[in-house]
Amino acid sequence: VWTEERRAFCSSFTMNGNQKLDAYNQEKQNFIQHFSQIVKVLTEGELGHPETGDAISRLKEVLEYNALGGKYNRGLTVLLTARELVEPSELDASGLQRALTVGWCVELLQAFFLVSDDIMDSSLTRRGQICWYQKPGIGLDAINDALLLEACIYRLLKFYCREQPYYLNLLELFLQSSYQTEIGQTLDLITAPQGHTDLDRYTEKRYKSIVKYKTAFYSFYLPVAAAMYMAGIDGEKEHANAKKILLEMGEFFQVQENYGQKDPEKVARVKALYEELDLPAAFLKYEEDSYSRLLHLIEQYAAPLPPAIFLELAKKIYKRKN
Ligand code: DMA
Ligand code: MG
Ligand code: MG
Ligand code: MG
Repeated sequence: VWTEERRAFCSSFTMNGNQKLDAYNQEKQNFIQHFSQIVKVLTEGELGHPETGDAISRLKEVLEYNALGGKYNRGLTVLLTARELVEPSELDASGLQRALTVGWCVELLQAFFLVSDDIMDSSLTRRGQICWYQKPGIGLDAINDALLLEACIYRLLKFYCREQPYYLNLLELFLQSSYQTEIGQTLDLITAPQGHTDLDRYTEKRYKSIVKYKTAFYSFYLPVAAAMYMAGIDGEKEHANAKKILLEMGEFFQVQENYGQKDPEKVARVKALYEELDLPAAFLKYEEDSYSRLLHLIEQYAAPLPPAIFLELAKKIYKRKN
């Protein structure tokens, strides 16, 4: 996998470890700080409204409980990619606000899916806290809260981007990513219904389709594609090329699942599988094959985007030590 040529290809386009960490942490701080503005825009003028005020304070609570507490990788990817694609002199304060906002729209899309997914999966915890629908007094009202989270995406896009030439592209991108994810969730639900997992239907091929649709589109293609549109890159070919690379990355990301994570429940599940399948060897081989395919795709399809966009994302997920 790691020919000298490839090593050189990668390191010539990416920053060294410390530079990257500083820039990343700085960007993450900016991103998190922008959340209060998001909440303000979404509730302003309506908190205290005689008719809708109480609903808006519920919305504020829903946003704070469900949009915070993750790693923000998807939202940050919009910001980092926009910085790569737009000349610093052209990314003025309002352009930056829009990139931060579109990043938060990706996080809200994720929150919408997670609140719904936890109900469908009967899950108990999410991001280290009780699932929203499991909170006393919430229950299936969480379905409406999930729908509110989705509606917030389009309210924000309208508020911040209505006048931009890429507005329609962003709307279509968010709608299409939602549809792809919902198709993925459908495949997942019908392939492995709770309590009736039929292992004959759960083939490797089916698994890959589920992962591609329910995770890879919205987690990998959506944030990069959003930044591309914002930078004026709207060609079909450019998007098809980026999608090829990002869907490969998305598949790998999902295959990692429980592997290499420290949550005790995940550790126990992986240990049981280890014994059965000699998993470390099988996983290492899969990782190497996937990484090799990915580098090949980047070499072939990154242009005209800077390869760093993809290489930095790849570095975050391949050989993750945590
Ligand atoms: C979550 O999928 C799916 C979406 C679209 C957010 P999952 O149920 O396989 O994952 P988790 O273990 O995070 O609930
Ligand atoms: Mg789930
Ligand atoms: Mg699920
Ligand atoms: Mg997950």
